[in-house]
Amino acid sequence: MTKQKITKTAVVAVVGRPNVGKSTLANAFAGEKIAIVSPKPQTTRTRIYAVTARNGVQFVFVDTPGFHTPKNKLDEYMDRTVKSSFGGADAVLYLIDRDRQDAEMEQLIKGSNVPALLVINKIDTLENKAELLPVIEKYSEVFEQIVPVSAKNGDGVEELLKLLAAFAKDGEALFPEDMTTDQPDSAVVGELIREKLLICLDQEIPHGTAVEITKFSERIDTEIIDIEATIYCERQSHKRIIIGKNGAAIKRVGELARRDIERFMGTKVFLQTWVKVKEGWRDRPGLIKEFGYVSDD
Ligand SMILES: Nc1nc2c(ncn2[C@@H]2O[C@H](COP(=O)(O)OP(=O)(O)O)[C@@H](O)[C@H]2O)c(=O)[nH]1
Ligand SMILES: [Mg+2]
Repeated sequence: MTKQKITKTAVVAVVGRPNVGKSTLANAFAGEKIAIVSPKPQTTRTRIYAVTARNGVQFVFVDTPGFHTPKNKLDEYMDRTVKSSFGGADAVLYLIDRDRQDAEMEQLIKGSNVPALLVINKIDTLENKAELLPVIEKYSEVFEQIVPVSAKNGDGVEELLKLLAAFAKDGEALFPEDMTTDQPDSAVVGELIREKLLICLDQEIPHGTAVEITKFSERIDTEIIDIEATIYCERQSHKRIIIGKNGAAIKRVGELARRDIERFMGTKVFLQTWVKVKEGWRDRPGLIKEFGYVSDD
């Protein structure tokens, strides 16, 4: 396939309540898993770019943490990240999960002068497309364009890209054309481990974890990549649960993560993990920063 030279770019912020599928949509745009996904709120902590191109237009999607009321300093950081994602965007996608509304977010969108499209996600879960009609009717006064999609199976995603091309501005590519995200490989790998913690552990525990990649190196003679990761948690009791009986829990997390990491890196991976306690790190600005949650505004 010959690639068309990039002559236009569109920066598109993706916003909405936790769990509506913003990160799943970012992955659909990128064409691979660059943003982690889970049924739990507050899965996404940082701003992540998903990059793709069609017909000479490079799209840069800004995936954001969900919009929610901050409970600690990490939350405050996440909240700032959402609000600042509007700045510099050519368009905003306001994602909803069928019928759930968010009055605060709608105010924010109305108050900004960036064009906004309403995207209704998870249409694969509808029994009948007609169920969408009342939702579309309700929103048609606020949004000129309403696009139903399934981020999970890709329905409607190409149509959405076509609509977004109208907001592109003349300019050279913002990212190298083979890039699908601005995140370094080690950052994606750390996130994939955190995703498995979210999936395997109950309620509050995974929300208090952070993952630091301490080794990421390719062996010289083979294609194998050696990765060492430290999982930080907030309490000694959490550490015991994360490790599990005879290390069973951490082993499962490691195995699930390794599979995803191998798919992402395209090579065999050796993954070693450690668990350490950093009491109350989510309220300690120094540690928040150390774990990579750094504001860019
Ligand atoms: N059925 C269905 N589930 C989806 C779709 N998009 C996302 N999900 C699920 O919704 C949950 C939240 O997704 P995520 O992308 O993490 O949401 P975010 O918090 O807005 O980033 C996950 O369990 C996803 O698998 C979709 O199009 N269809
Ligand atoms: Mg997310």
